[in-house]
Parts: sequence; structure tokens; C-alpha cells
Amino acid sequence: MNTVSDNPVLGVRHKLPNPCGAHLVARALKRHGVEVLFGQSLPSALLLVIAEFGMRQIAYRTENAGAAMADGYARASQKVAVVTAQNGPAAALLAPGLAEALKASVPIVAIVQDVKRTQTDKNAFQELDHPDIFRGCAKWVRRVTEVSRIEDYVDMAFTAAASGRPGPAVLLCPQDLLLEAVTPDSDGERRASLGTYPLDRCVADPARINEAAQTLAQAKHPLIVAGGGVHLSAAHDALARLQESASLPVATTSMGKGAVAETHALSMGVIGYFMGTRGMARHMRASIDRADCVLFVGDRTNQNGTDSWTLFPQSARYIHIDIDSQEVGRNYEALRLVGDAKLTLAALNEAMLRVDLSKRRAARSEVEQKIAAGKKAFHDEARGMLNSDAVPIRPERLMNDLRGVMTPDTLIVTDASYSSIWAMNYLTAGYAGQRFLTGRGLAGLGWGFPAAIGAKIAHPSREVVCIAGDGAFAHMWSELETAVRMKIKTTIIVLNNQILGYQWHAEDVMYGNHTDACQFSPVDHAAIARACGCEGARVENPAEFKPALERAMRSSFTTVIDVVIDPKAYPPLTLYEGARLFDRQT
Ligand SMILES: Cc1ncc(C[n+]2csc(CCOP(=O)(O)OP(=O)(O)O)c2C)c(N)n1
Ligand SMILES: [Mg+2]
Repeated sequence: MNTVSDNPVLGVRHKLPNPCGAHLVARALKRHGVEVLFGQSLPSALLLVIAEFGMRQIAYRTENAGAAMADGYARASQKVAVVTAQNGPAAALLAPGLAEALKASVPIVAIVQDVKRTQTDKNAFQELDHPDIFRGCAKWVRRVTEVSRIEDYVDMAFTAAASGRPGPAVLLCPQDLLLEAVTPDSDGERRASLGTYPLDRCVADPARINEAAQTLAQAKHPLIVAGGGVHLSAAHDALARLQESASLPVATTSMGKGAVAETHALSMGVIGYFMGTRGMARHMRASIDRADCVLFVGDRTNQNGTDSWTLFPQSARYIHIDIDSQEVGRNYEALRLVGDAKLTLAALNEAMLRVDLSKRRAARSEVEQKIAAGKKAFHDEARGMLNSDAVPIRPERLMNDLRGVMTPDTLIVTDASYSSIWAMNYLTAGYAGQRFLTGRGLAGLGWGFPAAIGAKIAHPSREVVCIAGDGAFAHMWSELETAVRMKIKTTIIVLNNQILGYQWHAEDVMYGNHTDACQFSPVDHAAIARACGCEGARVENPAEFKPALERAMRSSFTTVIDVVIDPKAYPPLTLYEGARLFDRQT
């Protein structure tokens, strides 16, 4: 056994035993198909040896950004992402990112350093009760304490992350365990590769699938609502087949946007809590109200997606396909189809061949006409804002210009707050399976830019465009330096209204006033970008936006386009309907 090994990253020899616990972790990660680790040097032993296994570190500036990078990478790549952090404060900073991933069902393995085994519970430097921190934001939290069990635990972490309802798993690794010398060959070496998701696909009860087929065939006005689970399961082709062959109208949630092509005659667009004036699906309400059968697919029926559980008729019959049995019947008692969305939709498609679809065929043209009329009414209502030359700029105009410039290959990533709602309503999913990555699991500010970095790592040849509010972007400015240092090119559109818009407007509507936290001093985000070595463009006139966007997308450098937008602009939240927030918009 050697006591030193070559380190191809630093070009120096280091004093790790070879092999040691860190090699076992790295070898297992390699076996699971891991190519990148989002980290910041720690645990050092691990990050020092990964290059020997052909893996590299994407070095973040802050841990909360690192977790969001891992999230964006996992969503875009269909692979389990790996993020690492030091014990204590660094570990704690992973919590918001992992919480988003937990809610949005995104598989991440977090490898977190823990204090030396012999120093446990002695107030060692940065010792913290990690399991208690992570219990609320991870599916699985374990500490491995024996080198002989390292591979078992890494495999358990990947299994937890990628199987069932995907989500984050946290593996705590004591510092000394990673440095412990190990015997090179072990008989019990594992061989499975567990790094893609869904790890296991299982199908719902066939008898219930037949019942669902009958119910959908016999209903007067059936409707499908597709959530983010359709993307996670890569079930869009099966869903598109069901939509087309059974003539079923499909709406999506925000997370499900792109589960079907929004250009399809039977697609209603994104529904939920933003069906107010100029909302994309505003005029679909009658079609939802009359539904007597609703099929949810991969949808957690959350508050936003159901407009506070008011959107769907109480009298409707519900059918729910979900991998998580707890989600089925949580808010709507349903025919329970617990299983993977892709397999279960495929089985449902087969079952549809055995039922009489004459009702569906007969109803199709009327359903399509209603949807077409709803889309036309939306375009008529929104056209003015979509083409507005107003200064300060209307966000609808920006989305319209972005829609014209983006290609089917462009990957859109949005932050929380209004940025996601503008994108949901005014960008169009042109094909089934088109992804719009949005941090709506928990809607924490700041997720967008680092998630865009992660998505770019997953798809280096695709253009990645991030849309973020100025409040949100301030959470993650520091990662501009990461983008430069790691040569990760994205385009960031900062919607600079110089306020916490959603906060301000919602407080005004709900309380008649807003606090003094909501207004910022002026910030030039383009100048910040340039100071970090990125490109920066400041846009104050709508005509300047499209050329700036085209320039940014052509450039090989990360560009921040700081767009000064109208602080009075608010998206079509139903909460604001009738509130007459600002006279000029209502
Ligand atoms: C981490 C975090 N802190 C606070 C909030 C509460 N919040 C929701 S929207 C919002 C305002 C966001 O402002 P900005 O990012 O500038 O977007 P805008 O609404 O102005 O478009 C706030 C503070 C949150 N969602 N996440
Ligand atoms: Mg703002």
C-alpha cells in the first residue's frame, strides 16, 4: 500500500493513503455514472482523488448555490446529482437547496463531511447535529462509520435518491473515515449503477387501470392535469399518445409545463393561481368547471396548481397517477393508480384500446373549438402588453421577444416570484417534453441562476437562459465569478423593477400597505457582471432588448441583461383580480 499518490489536478503528490476511504467513495460515484461533483474542496480527501476516477469538481462560491446547481443538473440530465460540503455552517447552507429538491422530487446525493469519529460529541470545530438539520429536507440521512461499509452506504444513498419519489439523500462522512487506509481488493465490491432516475419503474394495479380507461371513455367532460412528475418520469410521449388517441384535453401545472406541446389543439396551457386578466389559461375556466372526470398525473395538487384547491369541481370523479402513494388522495379522493407515470400511462394507453372511445371522438371537435377560442381570447387580451413599447418596459414584452428568439433547444430556467409566472404564461412549449426549469418546489428566491449553471453543465451545447427578479438575483450574484472561472456560459435576464414586487403587491392587496423592506436602491446589475468578468448589458428601452438578447446568446461568455422594468407590472395572479392594484393596468 502506498502512502502517497499522484494528484493530476494539482500536479503534486499528496499524503493520502492509497487507497483510502475517499477512493472507495469516488469509485462508487464513478460506478453510478457521476461525472461532476458540485463542491468547494470539502471533504478534501474526496475532492482530491476524484480526478483519478475521471470526475471533476464544479466549484461553487456558496453552498446554497451549490445545492441549486446540483438540482438544475439533475433536472436537466435525468441523472442523480452530487453536491458536497463541509460540516457545520457549510452543511447548514445546503438545506434550502435540498428542501427545494425534496418538494420538487429531484434526486441529489449530498456528501457532507462530519467530524472525526473519535471527536464526536466533544464540541469539535464546526460540529453540528447534521441529521437534525437534514431530516426535514432530505428523504434519507445516514452517517457511515466503517470503511468496509462505504460502498453499501453510497449505494443506499443513490437508491434513496433515485427510487420511488426521487429526492435528496444525505451521506455524512467523518473526516477520518475518508483518510483511513483500506485494503485494495475486496470480495464484496458492488457492481450496480444507480445514478439515473427513475431507478425502478413499477406499474399501477391493472384492474384499476382498466377502470380508469372505462371512466375516461364514459365521462362527459374528462380532463388531464399533468404535473412535474411527467418530466421526472420522462412520460411525455406516453401522455402525448393518450392525449391524441383518446382525444383528451390536457392542462399542466407550472412544474409540468411542456409535458405536452402547448401548440396541440387539445392543450389548455398552464393552469393554477395565475388565471387572472391576461393569463394564458384564463379563458379555459369554463372547460375546467364542467369537468366531470379529472386525471392527475405526477401532480402533488399543491396550493398554486389548484388555486388554493378551488379550481376543480367537487363533483368530479378523480383518477390520480403518482409514484408517491401519499400524494394520491391527499387533496382529492381518487381512483388510486400508484406507479411510475410512464409505465402506468403506457398501460392506460393499452387499456384505452379495449374501451369504446366513440364518445371521445364525437366530443373532440367541440373540445378543440373551446380551447382554440380560449387561446384566441387570451392572445386578443394580451396582445397589447406583449407588443408594448412602454418605458419602463413591460415584462410581457420581454417574454414575447424571448419567445421569438429562443429555439426548441433553448433551456429556460426561471427563479421564483414573478419571473416564473411571466415565463409560464408568455412562453410556449412547442413540443411534448420541452423543459422549463423552475424552482417552484418551495419557490425560494435565488434558485434560478445556480440552477441554470447546473443545467448548462448537463447540456453544454444548449443555450441556457435564466430569468430572475432583481431581489432573487441578489441572493446569488457571487456565482458570476464561478461562471467565469469554470467557463460556464449562461444568459441571465434580470427583471429589474427595483422592488420585491410580489411582496409589495401582495401586501398591498392583502393588507392595504407594504413594509419598507420592499423598495431597493438602484442597482446596475450589468456593472456587477462586468466587475466579475462577465458581459453586462443594461436595457431601458424595449427596442434594445431583442438585440441584446441575441448578442448574449451568440456570445461565448455569460451575460447579464439588466432590464429596467415597470414596477407596477404584475402577472395574472387570481389574488389580484378585482383588486385594482394600479389603475393603469387593471
Ligand atoms: C428565500 C426567499 N425569501 C423570501 C421569499 C418571499 N418572497 C416571495 S416573492 C418575493 C419578492 C421577490 O422579488 P424579486 O426577486 O425582485 O422579484 P419580483 O417579484 O420583483 O419580480 C419575496 C421576498 C421567498 N420566496 N424566498
Ligand atoms: Mg424585483
